[in-house]
Amino acid sequence: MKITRVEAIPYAIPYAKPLRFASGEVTVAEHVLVRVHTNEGVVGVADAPPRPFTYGETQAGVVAVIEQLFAPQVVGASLLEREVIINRLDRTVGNPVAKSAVDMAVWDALGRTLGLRVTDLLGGYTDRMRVSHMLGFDEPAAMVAEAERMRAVHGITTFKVKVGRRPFQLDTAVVRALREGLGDEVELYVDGNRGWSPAESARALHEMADLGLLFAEELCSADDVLGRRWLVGQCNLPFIADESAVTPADVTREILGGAATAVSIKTARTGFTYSQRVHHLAEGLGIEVVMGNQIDGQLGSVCTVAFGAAYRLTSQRAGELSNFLDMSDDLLTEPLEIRDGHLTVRPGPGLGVEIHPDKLARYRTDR
Ligand code: MUC
Ligand code: MG
Repeated sequence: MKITRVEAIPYAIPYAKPLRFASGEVTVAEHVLVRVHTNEGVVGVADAPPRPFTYGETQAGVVAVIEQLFAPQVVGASLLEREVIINRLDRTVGNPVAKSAVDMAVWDALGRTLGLRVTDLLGGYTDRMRVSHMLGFDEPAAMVAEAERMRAVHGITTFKVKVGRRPFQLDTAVVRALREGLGDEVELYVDGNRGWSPAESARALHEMADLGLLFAEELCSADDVLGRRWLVGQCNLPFIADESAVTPADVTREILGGAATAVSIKTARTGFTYSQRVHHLAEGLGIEVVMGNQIDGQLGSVCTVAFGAAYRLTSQRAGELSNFLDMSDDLLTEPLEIRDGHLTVRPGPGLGVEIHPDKLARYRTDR
């Protein structure tokens, strides 16, 4: 079970439908496929989707930090020594996406070696999650039409609406149009990606008070320390910390400091090992958890559902598992399918996926 080699392969797949939100936009999935090889010929895989505008990592940076820093630290370790591996990676404070992909590829390799699914190694609570779809910036009618299509085609009934940065009256009009167009049975919540001030957030929440929202996420920056605490204190919905609370220590600070009352777990930035710690912490703090999406492709979504389905707390709410639908293609041999609003965990050992060699050859950008 010894790790002999770690590969970091950059690839680029255009989005058929780009996603726009307050802190950026994504038109091409410029990700890095990570492969961890062992002395027994097992290969674990995971995906690194860098988010330059959020965490400062870039595709070239992820490749470089894995090749130059992280691969040498994990080669020679056993797949069973995940605490040793994570402690070595953790000497580096930043680079959450690069570290997470290495961590998840190690878990995949371990599952494949043992003939067990990663989701069962983690917790084995259920085999599926309800899916929440993310609606990026557009005109109200177009966002309603997209939600209606997602409900008709995939059975999705939970929607996260991107808000912030543009005049908040446009965003509140979108949410109102969604509620009126889709009816009371759909779940709606909003994510501001830090795009409003605390005062704008309070006004927008006031305007949407009759729309039955489920959550509010990262409406303003957690760096507006007192303003955000003031906002969260008067918000009668769970207020989700996303990019403001990546590590368990961030989550502790933000929740105990009153800057949030719920947390988003994204395996793309906390892998499986740190996502476990955040999950256990959230359970101890008694807060809600949503499995978030870092604009993942299919492999990233497989990781999210493997983790989310592993525990009761992470599988209660719909997980954000559908961004891959907007990509023009993907790397897996067997594409994911959302049916009746649910995504199921893959049956095979590890993460249960295979990378299509022709597709990888077509989309990789390093040769
Ligand atoms: C989200 O929940 O914020 C947008 C930026 C990012 O890092 O993730 C997405 C979705
Ligand atoms: Mg968010």
